[in-house]
Amino acid sequence: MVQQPFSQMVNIPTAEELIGLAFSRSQRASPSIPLRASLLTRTKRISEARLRALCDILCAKLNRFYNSTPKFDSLHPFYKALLELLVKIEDYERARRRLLTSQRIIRKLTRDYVRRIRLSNDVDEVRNIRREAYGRIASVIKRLRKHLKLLEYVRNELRNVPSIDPNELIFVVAGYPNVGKSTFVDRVSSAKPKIAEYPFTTTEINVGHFTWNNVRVQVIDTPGLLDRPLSERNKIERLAISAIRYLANVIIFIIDPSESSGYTLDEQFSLFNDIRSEFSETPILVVLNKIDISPKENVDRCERFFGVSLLKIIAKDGIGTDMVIEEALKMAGID
Ligand SMILES: Nc1nc2c(ncn2[C@@H]2O[C@H](COP(=O)(O)OP(=O)(O)O)[C@@H](O)[C@H]2O)c(=O)[nH]1
Ligand SMILES: [Mg+2]
Repeated sequence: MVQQPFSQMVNIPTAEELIGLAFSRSQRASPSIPLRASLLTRTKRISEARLRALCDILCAKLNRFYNSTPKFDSLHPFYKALLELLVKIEDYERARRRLLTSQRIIRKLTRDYVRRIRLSNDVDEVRNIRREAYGRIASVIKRLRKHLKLLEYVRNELRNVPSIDPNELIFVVAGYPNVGKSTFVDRVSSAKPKIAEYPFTTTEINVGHFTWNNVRVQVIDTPGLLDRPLSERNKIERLAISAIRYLANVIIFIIDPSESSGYTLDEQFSLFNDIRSEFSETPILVVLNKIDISPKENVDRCERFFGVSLLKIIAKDGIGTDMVIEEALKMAGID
């Protein structure tokens, strides 16, 4: 299974936390000093060692942040879309670059101040140089404040979103609440669906998997996403939903003709129209669920509305679900 690009991001501290941590750790550096060394030699050696340690610790940290933060260009279009919703891409890329340039600045400052320490012949002067070096390095980190904050924000929002393997097909299940979406995903998945988060929405989404004639498929159940009219959504939710166009190979739209879910057929047709226009390029497979308790006239109304014969299933008993999968695979271009 391919790693979701944001799941591996390391925790990014605030500038103050980073300074505190690196400074206290660098104080542990203790160089070996000849026993009879003068106070001046001792001060110079310790100052140099701690300054170098500070530099190494900070650069190692910044490098880890950099390496664990995915480059925008390398992302799958779905993740690109989510990231664009969260932050300005130029800000994100600038934050990443600053992690590198700050390391260069810290190394240069360290070299310069180590040189000055070595040239000094006065204990107080050495202490002043060291203090100045610490101040300069701390302000390099302080200037990273908003960049670190932005990267940590991205990490928090995106580290639990679903992982998408670009080599797998993705079916996204849509339909009003209680029409049987989770039941369907549960039925067709070979293992218990995993829970993932979707940013900008309050609910979690279920990601199921199965393999059909060697084709690996992810089925995604999206409570809170494709289960009510888009007109009820705020702007950010709409954008978040529209990112699904990069995700779904096929949308499986489930209708409950029994209306036991609490939504009338008209409401369900209208949600379908909504999704049809939002995802104009994604094939949508309409499925009638709860056939065991649906009156025939309602089933007939559905078929009249769509003008075709529709797949009829009883998701709770797994009846007809295989046909749904076969049909969805055909729509995805796989026979
Ligand atoms: N009679 C009947 N009930 C079903 C069927 N499929 C699901 N249900 C029931 O419908 C209710 C809602 O199902 P759920 O999968 O949670 O719907 P979701 O909100 O769309 O995910 C549950 O009580 C299910 O047991 C079906 O084929 N027939
Ligand atoms: Mg559900």
